[in-house]
Amino acid sequence: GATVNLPLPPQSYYRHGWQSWSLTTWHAPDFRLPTLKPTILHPLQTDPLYARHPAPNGSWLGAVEFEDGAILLLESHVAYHNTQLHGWFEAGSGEWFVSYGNESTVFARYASLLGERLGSAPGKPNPRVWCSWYSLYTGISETLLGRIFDSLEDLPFDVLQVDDGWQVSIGDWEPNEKFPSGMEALAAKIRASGRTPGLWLAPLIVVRSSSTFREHRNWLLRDPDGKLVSAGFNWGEPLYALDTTHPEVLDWLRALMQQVRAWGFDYLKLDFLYAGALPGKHHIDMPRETAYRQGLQAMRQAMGAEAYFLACGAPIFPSLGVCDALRAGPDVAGEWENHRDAVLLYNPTTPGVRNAIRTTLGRLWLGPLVAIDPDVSYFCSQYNGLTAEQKRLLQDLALVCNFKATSDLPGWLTQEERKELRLFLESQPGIERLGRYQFRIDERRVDFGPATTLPPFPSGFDLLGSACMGWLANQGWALKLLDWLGKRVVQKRLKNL
Ligand code: 9PG
Repeated sequence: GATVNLPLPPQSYYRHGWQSWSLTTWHAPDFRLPTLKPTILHPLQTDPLYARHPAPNGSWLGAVEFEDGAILLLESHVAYHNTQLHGWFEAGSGEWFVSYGNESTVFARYASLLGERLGSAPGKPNPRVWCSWYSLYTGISETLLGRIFDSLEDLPFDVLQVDDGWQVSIGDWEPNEKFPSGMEALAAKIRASGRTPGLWLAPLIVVRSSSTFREHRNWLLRDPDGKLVSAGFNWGEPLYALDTTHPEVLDWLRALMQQVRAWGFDYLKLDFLYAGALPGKHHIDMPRETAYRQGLQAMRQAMGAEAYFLACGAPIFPSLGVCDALRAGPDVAGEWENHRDAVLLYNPTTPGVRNAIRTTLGRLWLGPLVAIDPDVSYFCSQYNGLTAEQKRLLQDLALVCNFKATSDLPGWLTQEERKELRLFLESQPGIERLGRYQFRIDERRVDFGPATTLPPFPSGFDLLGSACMGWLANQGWALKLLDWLGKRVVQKRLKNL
């Protein structure tokens, strides 16, 4: 490892989260992020290896800012402690890269160095995406999607992306009974409307109820004791990871990519990718991020260079040079911040606009290497708790990233909102960065700063709520119940469509 003695106590520390959803932000050097709750979700929200590390720390790089505004950046896993930066590499012996100077210059220089080492996206134009997730969730079906696709009429979307809900199961990537005509027909329907078909998959995870889990136990990542490695919990079920060093897994992943390309999907959102880089004992011994990158490269090679590949829930550095776009923050939601998640569980990786803005802003410097996906914007007031200003801020972030997407249903938009959506999709504003959080968007000055602060720690009565919630959120049955309740709310909304 390396230790950098800082000449002065810094003013702030740059924490870089491991994967898309993990917290990335500048914070006070004495700020201690409490261990995220619930622990059952650690594998899918942070690097589980460092989930309980007491000091401020982050993945692949860290930086500190001094009072005069100069920063010092150190490459490696970096922790800050007692006016020192401690850096270490999990595998191999990297060269030590340290850079000092003006913030934007240091990050730009570092990004170009990374580009030389890992490669960068070939710079395809970013498509304007309609994505099914943030209005329909898993309630999609071919009839419902068909009707919605028609209702988009001449709104200028380039890609219509079918999200989670089409598959038989996580691990069994065949269409379920809600898609009786099959995926090829669905892609053809999208293509016939003059747009590019897009599809969501989570190829590196499996659930117990999938036939892939049942039939290929030897494909799953295990710990040194032979126990299955947890990839977290979602859809009311525990998740497991495929071992991407297993040749049969690689073959299966390649075949899967060829299959979805043959169906006609040219835009692929591959999600929950962190599972490929979890710590464990691999079939072939190699560093976990090498194992991941090898799996990712196999999928890229099989889908073809011309496919648009969006990596989501993805460990950041080992995805660079392989994907076209990277989800750079947690999911958005129709609310700014959720008291339960933000304060009681003190978890800044959960769905919400504030969390998404904070972490995405922290990763804008990766822009020269990969398209930065800030997740979808909202225009709709129906079923949405965001204020007009909050919606606008999220749209502005999309303009800054030049990555435009929404899940809004035309049927839920007022005439005025539909107009705003069209204007957003058509606009190509001039963007100038004025500061870490300040931008000029055409003639408007936009300050994202107030959105980036972290919530207060629970105190008083909330301490009790925090202890109860922390316990409850760790119970599989409670998460399953929450999943079921969420589905009911969505089903109700979709009834009238
Ligand atoms: C589909 C969704 C959407 C979304 C993705 C991903 O438990 N979690 O921490 C958690 C985080 C993100 C998440 C799901 C669960 O959403 O980011 O756009 O595709 O999957 O299921």
